[in-house]
Amino acid sequence: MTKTPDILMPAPMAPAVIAALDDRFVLHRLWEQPDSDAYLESHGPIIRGLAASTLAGAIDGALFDRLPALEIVANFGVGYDKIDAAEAAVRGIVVTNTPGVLDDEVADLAMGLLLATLRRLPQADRYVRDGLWPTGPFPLSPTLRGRRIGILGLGAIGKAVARRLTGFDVPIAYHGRSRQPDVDYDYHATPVALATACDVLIAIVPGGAATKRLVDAEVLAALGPSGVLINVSRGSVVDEGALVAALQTGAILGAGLDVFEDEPHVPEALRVMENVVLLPHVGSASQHTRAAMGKLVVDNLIAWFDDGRPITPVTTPG
Ligand code: NAP
Ligand code: 8YV
Repeated sequence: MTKTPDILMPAPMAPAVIAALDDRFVLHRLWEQPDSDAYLESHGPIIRGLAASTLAGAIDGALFDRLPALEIVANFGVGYDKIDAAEAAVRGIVVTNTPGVLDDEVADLAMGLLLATLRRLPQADRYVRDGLWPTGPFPLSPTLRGRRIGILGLGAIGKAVARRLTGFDVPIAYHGRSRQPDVDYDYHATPVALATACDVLIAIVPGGAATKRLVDAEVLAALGPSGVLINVSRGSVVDEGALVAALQTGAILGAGLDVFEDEPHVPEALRVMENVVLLPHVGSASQHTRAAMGKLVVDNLIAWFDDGRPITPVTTPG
């Protein structure tokens, strides 16, 4: 079979994804080129598809200018805030993402992070490893008991989180831009109103301009001194400076964070705090789920080039 068309991969993806794309397409590994700029100059005009990961950098108009034959950007991840989807739409470029295959994994992680933060599981583990148990019992932790949970972004993942929370016997409320008619949880029209009404705020909205610093000093103040923030959405959704201040002053009790403003860099101020649990953006990072995401990236590209119908195109500009 003749391999066609040409696909650009700006940054490395899983070996299975590379192998599957290599098998079917002419794959251009941009990160292996000694001069990526010169490579784009010479090969950009023949590229018709792009396989994007979070390491790929901005996928925007400046890149599209260099890829005049580009038809599709297949993103490895459900969040596509690093892709200028509005600009892609203007140029008739399809953007796909990986919804559905990661909802349960990310929701599981959110639950783990919530419990780890409240019950101080990483700190308790360190206590044992550091040989401190013989010196006395580990200090009593805060609890999930009696807490009210606010979900900021009751989408596919938010709903998977809510389903899990139902088993924990805690009241659930949510905020989104609009009330969902088929949902029984209490709705709050603003993030501040939601934070006021709950003791744990779980952020799982998309990143991008519309949600930039949606969780700001005012929302954190509304969450209050016994409040806990769990962020599994994007670092841009939380004002990180305001969060550090709120944690330092006791304006909130603690935070569990899987995402940060400037990944992979996490502020020193957060890294030295005892009342936070910090994860390196691992919401979907199991072998099982990453394989499913990779397969969907490949399948979207094949579906587009075989019959012009991508499996999971994004519906709204990022
Ligand atoms: P989704 O199904 O599209 O749900 C997004 C939810 O956010 C919707 O309920 C939406 O409700 C709400 N929302 C959107 N814009 C908003 C705004 N401006 N203000 C308030 N609420 C808003 O998305 P999903 O699949 O659940 O994924 C959500 C995000 O999670 C992704 O975009 C990604 O950034 C993040 N994520 C992180 C990880 C990780 O590893 N930590 C993994 C996967 C995904 P309305 O439309 O009613 O506003
Ligand atoms: C991935 C994610 O970690 O799907 C998303 O939006 O944030 C995660 O599943 C990421 O996209 C790939 O590194």
